[in-house]
Amino acid sequence: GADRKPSERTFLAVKPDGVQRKLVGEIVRRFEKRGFKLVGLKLVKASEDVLREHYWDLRNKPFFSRLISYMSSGPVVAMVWQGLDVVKTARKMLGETNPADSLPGTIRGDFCVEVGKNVIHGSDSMESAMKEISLWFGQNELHRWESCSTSWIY
Ligand code: 3AN
Repeated sequence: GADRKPSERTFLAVKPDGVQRKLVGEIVRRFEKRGFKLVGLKLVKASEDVLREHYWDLRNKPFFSRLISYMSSGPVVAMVWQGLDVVKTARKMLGETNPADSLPGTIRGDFCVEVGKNVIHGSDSMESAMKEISLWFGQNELHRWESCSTSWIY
């Protein structure tokens, strides 16, 4: 159906702890090997405005200000990935919000222990993916694979 398009996109960000721990290559590798296509990627020091907007739904949580300062403690690697069911599959590859609930084999299950330092963000729905992609990226920073002649496995 219309909600399972091969062109579905999600927003992922390796958080400052993941960048500092040099997990970027490992994380990119997992998404490439799974069969998703990279659409955009950049190293950015996120502004507080972007982070507040990004985590708007969590603004009333007791950990909100800690979350904002953690996310602005260093650069993040912001990425857009594309492919069939990428939003849901990426969330599975990430594991649970709390690393203690994340199975081994997931990114959080393999690389972290603290909810306050959980290495990576991934959009939780197609709606938030669309919002997050337009918050973090300009149209000219995103590649349109559809307009390329290369044929792909997926
Ligand atoms: P997810 O990142 O899995 O979508 P959210 O959206 O509930 O989870 O939380 C966003 C981020 O807020 C988490 N990745 C984590 O860094 C932080 N966070 C969530 N819950 C807590 C908590 N109880 N204590 C500290 N930080 C938290």
